[in-house]
Amino acid sequence: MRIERIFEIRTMRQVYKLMAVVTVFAVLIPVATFALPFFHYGERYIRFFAIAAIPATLIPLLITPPIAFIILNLFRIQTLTIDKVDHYVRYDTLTGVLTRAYLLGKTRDALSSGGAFLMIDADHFKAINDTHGHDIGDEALKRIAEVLRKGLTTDALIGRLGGEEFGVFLPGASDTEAVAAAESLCKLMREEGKVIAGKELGLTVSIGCALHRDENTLEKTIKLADSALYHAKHSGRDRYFLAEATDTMPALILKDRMAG
Ligand code: GH3
Ligand code: MG
Ligand code: MG
Repeated sequence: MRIERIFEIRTMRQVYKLMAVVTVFAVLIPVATFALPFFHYGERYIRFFAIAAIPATLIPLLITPPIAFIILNLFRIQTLTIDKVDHYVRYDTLTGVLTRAYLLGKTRDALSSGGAFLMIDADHFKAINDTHGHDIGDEALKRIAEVLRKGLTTDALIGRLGGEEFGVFLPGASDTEAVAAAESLCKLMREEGKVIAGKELGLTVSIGCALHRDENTLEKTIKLADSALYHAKHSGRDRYFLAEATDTMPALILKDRMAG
């Protein structure tokens, strides 16, 4: 646990609450300390205590609230800043899906139960930018992210690997599940990509899938998915391929699965 996380303060309400608690302690501690000799001197001490208790109460009562307010408010600002930075680190600002680094980190955490990695790349995206402008291109990227969210189960890890390339990890998925997911994504994209921001774009995606195997690293699995994507691109786009590396045949075997 990071030290700053011990002092998670987000609202002014929390600041005022903690300020009250700190002030109560700041007053009680000196007052209780001055009261201690009472147990030794008994009744004779009461008059001295009555006098000592006034500054012992007033001084911390005046000093503590402003100091506590400043310090607690600094913690509040720090917590909110860390939240903001965390958000930038985790989520892609344009599409709202995970960033590359966060997707790969979360995928690594989920690898022990196996699964499938899907690499999704927009087809002829440069032409969309060139013809309709960068803003429409951005809308198209948002649409791809929407399709991924809509077409996949909630446990799927969805991220933007960079540019117009997205990555998905399906924890625990078998090859048939990966293929079914890729097939439905291609189909959904074909439907949802027809018209974007009022423009007839006919946007499609190509997908490369690879099943993660225990003996492979995540990098190797991603490389396999990338090779499958390459084949999907070079055999016509708007389709998916599944890469399979087996014990007996570590080379890439491609199942030609036309989406359609
Ligand atoms: P292919 O079907 O082979 O994938 O062709 P492509 O045109 O999609 O591929 P290419 O890699 O040539 O072009 C990718 C384009 O994506 C180029 C780049 O300008 C665009 N791009 C990358 N990031 C963004 C972005 O954040 N917004 C927009 N609008 N365009 C982006
Ligand atoms: Mg592309
Ligand atoms: Mg690309």
